[in-house]
Amino acid sequence: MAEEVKVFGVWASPYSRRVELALKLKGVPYEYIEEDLSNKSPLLLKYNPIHEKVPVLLHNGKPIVESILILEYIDKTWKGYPILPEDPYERAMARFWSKFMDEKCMPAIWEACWIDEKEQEAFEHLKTLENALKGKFFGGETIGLVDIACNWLAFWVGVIQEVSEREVVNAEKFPILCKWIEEFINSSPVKESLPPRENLLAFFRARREFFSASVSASK
Ligand SMILES: N[C@@H](CCC(=O)N[C@@H](CS)C(=O)NCC(=O)O)C(=O)O
Repeated sequence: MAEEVKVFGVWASPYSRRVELALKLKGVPYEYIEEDLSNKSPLLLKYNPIHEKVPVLLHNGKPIVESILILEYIDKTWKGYPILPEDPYERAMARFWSKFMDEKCMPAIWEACWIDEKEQEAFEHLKTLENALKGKFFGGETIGLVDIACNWLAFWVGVIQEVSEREVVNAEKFPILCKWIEEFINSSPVKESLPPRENLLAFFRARREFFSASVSASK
């Protein structure tokens, strides 16, 4: 019997793009269902009743939520391309850096893209991350969990910076990280799993005032 693999996502979401990228790396066919977050579908609310967020991976009727946990599930379920390292210490470190991206880097970089106050904090987190990059990718010679978790930094940040007219990440401040960004976004299947740049630019342009005001208000 054919497997049921569905991804509930949003085209501009780095989190749902992570899941799509992992499925593409594994060569797993899936059905993609675009959600409207202003009018969430009954299925999204049923499958992710606690957070009510995308992405949701539905595998043979079982929902899995939270992008990093979904990546780990995908890695365990489908063999072939390894996303997490086998070695227990390396696995723990990969989990550590992806958590660092979500919990420390993303909030600080996002805020630094709109206001000055967070720039130093974002700089320090980015330097720490840059120092953790030892090979071509965080995963070594191939794309792994941390690279996938850093997709927002690789692609979305450049678009946000263009809209907010601030430069938190550039090659002068972060030469190694920027080299990684080039390698990552130009590799296959990453290229095919990113949203169209023009559409993303229009998305952030349309919300520029809102994002800028909401970040300032939270300070
Ligand atoms: N920690 C979650 C974050 C997912 C998330 O924030 N998704 C956003 C879209 S980018 C969402 O669904 N937001 C809907 C809402 O907050 O109501 C993950 O890694 O999957």
